[in-house]
Amino acid sequence: MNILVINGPNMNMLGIRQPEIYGTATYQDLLDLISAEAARLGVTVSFFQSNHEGALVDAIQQAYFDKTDGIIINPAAYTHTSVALLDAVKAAGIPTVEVHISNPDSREDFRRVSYIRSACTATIKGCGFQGYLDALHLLCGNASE
Ligand code: CA2
Repeated sequence: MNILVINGPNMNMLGIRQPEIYGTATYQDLLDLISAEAARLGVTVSFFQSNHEGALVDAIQQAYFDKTDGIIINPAAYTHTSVALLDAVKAAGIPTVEVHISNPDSREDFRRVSYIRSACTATIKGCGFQGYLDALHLLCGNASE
């Protein structure tokens, strides 16, 4: 099984600013955590991060051509604005789990909207980095682990 983890704009800045919202761990810490869990599960995992909407669309389309089994995506700010990412997930037809480190519903009103949510099999929010591991388990069919 192969899973692609996609992170949107500013996710590479984790641990640098706003630790009260996103914690002190870095983007590299996140990749290391997911990689360790993927190895434990025997899953191949790859990562993509971009600050550019079109590059994120390209990555989702490439996942289709690569026959990727599942996508974990934190579209970051594009969650709240991007019909293009919604359409890309619909077009790819790959089981996709939306993850947010914080709970956007308990923040500013504009963060309550998620365009991509309707194309995703699940949304996990407010669980910190653990949300990515929960998403991995969901896609692997062992959500209880
Ligand atoms: O809680 C999440 O995972 C978010 O997707 C993170 C996004 C935010 O726009 C979403 O509403 C919720 C922000 C990405 C990271 O932004 C940073 C800002 C300052 C310092 C470090 C990261």
